[in-house]
Amino acid sequence: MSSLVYVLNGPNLNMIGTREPEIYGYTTLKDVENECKALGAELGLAVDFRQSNHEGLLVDWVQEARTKAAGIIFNPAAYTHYSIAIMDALKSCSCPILEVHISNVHQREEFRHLSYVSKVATGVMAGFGTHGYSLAMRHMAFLLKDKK
Ligand code: CA2
Repeated sequence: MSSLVYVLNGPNLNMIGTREPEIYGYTTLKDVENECKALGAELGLAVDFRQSNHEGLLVDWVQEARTKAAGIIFNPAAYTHYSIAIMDALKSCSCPILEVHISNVHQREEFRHLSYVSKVATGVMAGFGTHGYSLAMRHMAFLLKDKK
């Protein structure tokens, strides 16, 4: 049986591939979803892929993942840098949490250097473009391989 992985995406990520391609590239979030699902099928991971512009809904999904998911891959977008609510919700999850950022946040504005999510994440990817999601999927499969 496949392990279920929640791939969660925060505000404005529905815009990638259409605006600011010099930072986020030309791949759309729908393309990322398709790639995660195709890779998941190869790796034995079922993928529940979601995006929201609303902090509370992301908190609800993390709470849901706590009982339903074997792992969480999360790009919390701008909430990364200031959402204590999301950090608190993630803290109560015992499954692996992989934080993904498309851009290298450490090369960007100072306010993007702080991540509340990194304080509770198992691992962090930044600056690999949308390929970072595939890298996170592969690492999640590695982390979950003995747990099926
Ligand atoms: O690099 C990342 O993946 C980010 O999480 C993306 C967030 C940003 O706030 C984080 O600091 C780093 C932004 C999401 C996408 O925002 C867009 C806004 C306009 C057009 C296209 C994308």
